Amino acid sequence: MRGELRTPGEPFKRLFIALPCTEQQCRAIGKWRSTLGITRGRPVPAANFHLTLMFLGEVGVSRLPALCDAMAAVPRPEGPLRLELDRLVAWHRADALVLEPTQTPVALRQWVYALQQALLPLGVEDSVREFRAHLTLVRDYPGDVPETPEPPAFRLNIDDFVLFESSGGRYKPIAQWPLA
Ligand code: 3AM
Repeated sequence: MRGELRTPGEPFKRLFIALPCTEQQCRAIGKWRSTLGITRGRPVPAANFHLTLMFLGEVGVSRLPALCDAMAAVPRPEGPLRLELDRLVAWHRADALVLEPTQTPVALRQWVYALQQALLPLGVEDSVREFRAHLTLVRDYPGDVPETPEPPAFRLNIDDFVLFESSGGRYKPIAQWPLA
């Protein structure tokens, strides 16, 4: 049976699960983005760059321990996860300009699927979406892909994953787990 993520009146947090970027990676990607001369849309602050695995939405604080237990119980891929963000893509339906890897590691896809399955009984709606690895550079981006003076080639070695709270445009880590 499906659980409820939140009971009416209960305090809640708006949560998502993501792969974090290091400060150095954020700086490098932000610097590269500034070479694109983008004048439209809302740039994501470089300090907020991340790769969302699942958006959980509003979760009642009483559900947090069960949620963290369920996430932690899913076998994780062995770290570091290697990803190369090498494609700049405009997502027209989501109005977002994103960086994507041409190759998403199979271990990452399988793990996200397992996380989705594990969180479905808790009432996580995003569990039914197909995962597409990406890092959002600009939101509300209306156009096509801009010219890239330098093609993107950001190699990420990811050692852990994070449960983030999204609040007032800021992302706060709530819990963090190392990859296996
Ligand atoms: O990493 P990205 O930018 O793709 O778009 C939001 C962001 O994903 C997404 O959750 C991440 C952290 O904010 N998000 C926000 N609201 C959402 C919603 N209602 C959502 N994803 C799905 N449904």
